[in-house]
Amino acid sequence: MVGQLEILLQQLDALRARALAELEPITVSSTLDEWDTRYLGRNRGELKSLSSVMPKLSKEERPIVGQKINAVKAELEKQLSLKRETLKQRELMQALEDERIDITLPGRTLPEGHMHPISRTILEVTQIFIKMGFNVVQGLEVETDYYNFQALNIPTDHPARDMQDTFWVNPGQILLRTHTSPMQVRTMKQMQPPVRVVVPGKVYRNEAIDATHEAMFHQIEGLLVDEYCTMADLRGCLERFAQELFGEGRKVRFRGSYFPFTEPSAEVDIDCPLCDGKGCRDCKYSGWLEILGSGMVHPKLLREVGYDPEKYRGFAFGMGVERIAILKYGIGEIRLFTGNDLRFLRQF
Ligand code: FA5
Repeated sequence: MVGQLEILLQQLDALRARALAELEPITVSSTLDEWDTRYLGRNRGELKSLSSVMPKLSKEERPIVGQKINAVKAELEKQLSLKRETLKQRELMQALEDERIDITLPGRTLPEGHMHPISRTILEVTQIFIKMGFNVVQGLEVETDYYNFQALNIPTDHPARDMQDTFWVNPGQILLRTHTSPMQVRTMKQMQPPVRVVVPGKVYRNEAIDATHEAMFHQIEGLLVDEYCTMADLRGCLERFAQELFGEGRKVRFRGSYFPFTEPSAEVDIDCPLCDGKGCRDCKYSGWLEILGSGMVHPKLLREVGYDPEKYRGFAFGMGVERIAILKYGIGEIRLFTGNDLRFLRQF
């Protein structure tokens, strides 16, 4: 019996030595788990198998073997947990090394943004008028028939409506504004003279599209109302504007025209900046280019908003932003503005 006990104790020592020898070279957590199951596993672990002889031992032998088993188990568990900790640390260091960020690498440069030529033109134009004392205000793109037409002296069935073929939201009542002029009436209704505003924004017309016409385009409206205000002031103001935008020495020409909301009305031309007024393909060899419509605010509008037409007078003008940008930057085709071609947009 003594011989058997010794064999058992030797087997336990051998198990311990083998287990520790196998543990030593393990470098991966998954292999460590396999080792754990093989030696310390609750069901089929080798230590558990050796413990199964316990019931066959004598009363005196059991505590000796029991202690030995516990001692071997305790040591294996301790070594396992040390190994686990070492592997965890090593794997963490490896992950840190693998995912290391090289902070000395130069950053990726983001492409620089460009202002759209229309936004840029609006900014340039409004800056000029701000310097002359105008305020910039925003209007509504969805308007009522009243502000877009009626209050501007364009009653239903007036032929002037045919010049601005309209996108109706609710026929006869709500529409996409066809020009920025509704803001003349809205602004005057909101404030007392002196009034000095410019209104940039989108406008919409149900028109045939060609090289110079779009269904959606931009306008900038200008309105000044004061006690002393004449056509000469309008001319001086627009001359200053044309020279600031297109260069000193630019000449301005007024041509009689008709708008129901201004009286008298005038189309305003500048001498062609592309050929210096000599005549070229762009100005159709006339030496002049039309840039906007304008006139003295019609007394009917002043009355409509409750201003006294005997006391106050005003001038108004409205320009197409695309047209101004085409002239200023020598752009051949209005569709380029909405074409989203980066080769075009990057030039601005
Ligand atoms: C008007 O819209 C008037 N409200 C301007 C005005 C304001 C006159 C204040 C008097 C006092 P007109 O329809 O001419 O006028 O348009 C003004 C400018 O908008 C034109 O000179 C042109 O540059 C531009 N424009 C008109 N239709 C188009 C279009 N389909 N596409 C691009 N630009 C356009």
